[in-house]
Amino acid sequence: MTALGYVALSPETLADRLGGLAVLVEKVGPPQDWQVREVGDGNLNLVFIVTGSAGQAIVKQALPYVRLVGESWPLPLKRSFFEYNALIRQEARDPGSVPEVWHFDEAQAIIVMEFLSPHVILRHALVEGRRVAGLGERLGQFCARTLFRGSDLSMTAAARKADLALFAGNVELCDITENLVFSDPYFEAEMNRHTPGLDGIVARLRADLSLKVAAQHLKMAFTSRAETMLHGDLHTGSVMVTDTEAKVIDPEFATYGPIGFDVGMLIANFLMAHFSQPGHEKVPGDRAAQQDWLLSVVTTIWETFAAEFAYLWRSERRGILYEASLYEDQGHGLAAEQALNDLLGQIWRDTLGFCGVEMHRRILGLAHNADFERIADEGRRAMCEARALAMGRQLMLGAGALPGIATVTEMARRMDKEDHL
Ligand code: SR1
Ligand code: MG
Repeated sequence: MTALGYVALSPETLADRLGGLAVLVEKVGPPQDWQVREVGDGNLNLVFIVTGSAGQAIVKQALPYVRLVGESWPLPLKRSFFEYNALIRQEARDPGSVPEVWHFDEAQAIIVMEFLSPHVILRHALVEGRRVAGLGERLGQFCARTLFRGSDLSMTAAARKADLALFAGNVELCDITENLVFSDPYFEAEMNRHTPGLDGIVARLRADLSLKVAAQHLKMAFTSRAETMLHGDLHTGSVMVTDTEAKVIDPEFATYGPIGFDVGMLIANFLMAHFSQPGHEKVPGDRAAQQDWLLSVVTTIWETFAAEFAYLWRSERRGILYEASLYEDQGHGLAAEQALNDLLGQIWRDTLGFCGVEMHRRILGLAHNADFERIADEGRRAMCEARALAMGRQLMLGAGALPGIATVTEMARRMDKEDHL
């Protein structure tokens, strides 16, 4: 028990502890019938599925430490507060994009929410070679709507500044990102690990001083450019899907940061899924079509994001920046279009850089991903990971010179044919 009376739930105690919660009884049925399973497979939290006679619910509870590492790495419970606040904003900014939140208990760090069924974690679906109709469109829309509507382009000055202050409290989770994403991959940090066959390319990357500088420029953008409310951890493990639907979960890393951060992290995870596919082949070439599809999702995410962002710029730009009173109302609509193009250009360059660091940290740092980890043959895994590392480097160093998303997917196809070990 902590000073505030926090106690971690267990499948055995959950019905006793939460059986009096009216909304849970309404959604799930009387507590004497509840069946409770702990299913959390993320790095940080407890996640319970509660099944009763009337339905199901998710009960998510933060632990006071990093689950992946153990009690030696304490982590504040308040991340649950930031997750709750991000979820309700994402729902308002892109209705239907996240699970319905039914209850929040700040002291116990518990969020009770809709159980998404028959959804599965997108990353697992991609490892299995499954596809999701409309995925790139949905995720591109989510990024555009949440990132535009959480920014100074849309919000009133008072609301935006209040949210900036609120999410500035998410210090420890930002600290994880600042270290694990932007710094640790570029030196022999204590918690790093990588597939043994990568030793050569890892040594070359860590000796690459331009890369080290690029990573710190990106870190500075993350820490100092508070452009919008980010999801903060938008990878394929933070998306749940059916064959035709996608919902975004887990925004506990929410903070104000650069618009390109979420988009870049998301695209990085699809590129890593792409590079991992040969490692999951049962017959040579049987994942080629899946690789093509994953690159088509990358293209669609960016194109949908840019189109939706432009649509919102033209139809909802009512915040404190680039006011219509300065442009359209003066007959200077063309200048507003110029400003939009400039801004999308900046977001594009940021996206590529953040995409690159995310690809590096998932292979070189503490938190790896199942796309590569589930490749049992270490030699094959290293071959796949090396391509992702090489592409991450090119994205970080070439972000200013890559003209469009087609150059990114062409680069991935080129890397598929190369040996970077
Ligand atoms: C110690 S937490 C490691 C990673 O898990 C989370 O999902 C974030 O991606 C974080 O960087
Ligand atoms: Mg998570």
